[in-house]
Amino acid sequence: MGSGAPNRHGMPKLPPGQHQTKSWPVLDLGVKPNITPSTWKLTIDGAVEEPITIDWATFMALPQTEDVSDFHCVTTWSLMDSRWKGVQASTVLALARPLESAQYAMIHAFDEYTTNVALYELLKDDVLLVHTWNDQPLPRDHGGPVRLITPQLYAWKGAKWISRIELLKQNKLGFWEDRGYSDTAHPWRDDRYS
Ligand SMILES: Nc1nc2c(c(=O)[nH]1)N[C@H]1C(S)=C(S)[C@@H](COP(=O)(O)O)O[C@H]1N2
Ligand SMILES: [Mo]
Repeated sequence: MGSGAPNRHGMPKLPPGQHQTKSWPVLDLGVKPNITPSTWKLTIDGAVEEPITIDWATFMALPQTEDVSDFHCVTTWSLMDSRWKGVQASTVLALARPLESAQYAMIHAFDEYTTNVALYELLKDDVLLVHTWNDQPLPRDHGGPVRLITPQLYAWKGAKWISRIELLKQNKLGFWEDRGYSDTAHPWRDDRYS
């Protein structure tokens, strides 16, 4: 498929102002936490009926999804056609039974990074908590053992080393959102900064 052909959402494969990269750059706050499958845990709490913390075995026993999607960084590179394996964010959220009043989520990571994502975005089919990239365990540099990917939003919404999903009734701003990045972060609207 050429880069001009539409993606599965009917949008141009390459969003405005982006260019394709062959290798996958590493971008983060500089601290790469050393989390392994045996120490990794994920908490889902906040505006939920049943706050829950799951470990690696529980996570891997959830229904697994494979998907191919693109990754768009606000610094203008796009990594195309990654093969991901993981669990849909919606599956993980359902374990805690979000309240009807929950509308937003704050995603927390083991390096203290945070990013806020509207719940309706988090519930999209291709938003995954991934552990495998192109048939290899997700490298630590890229957020292994588990990170979030949000193909429909700029990549800063995809927290590496994800540790906690906090459901919120009212929106709050995450690390970059509080420093001038867009709250909504929609690549096809060139929606980079607030
Ligand atoms: N935990 C954590 N997740 C993070 C970040 C971070 O600093 N810490 N940086 C974000 C930003 S700004 C980008 S562009 C992507 C980069 O992911 P990559 O290093 O795998 O390319 O991760 C996002 N997720
Ligand atoms: Mo970024």
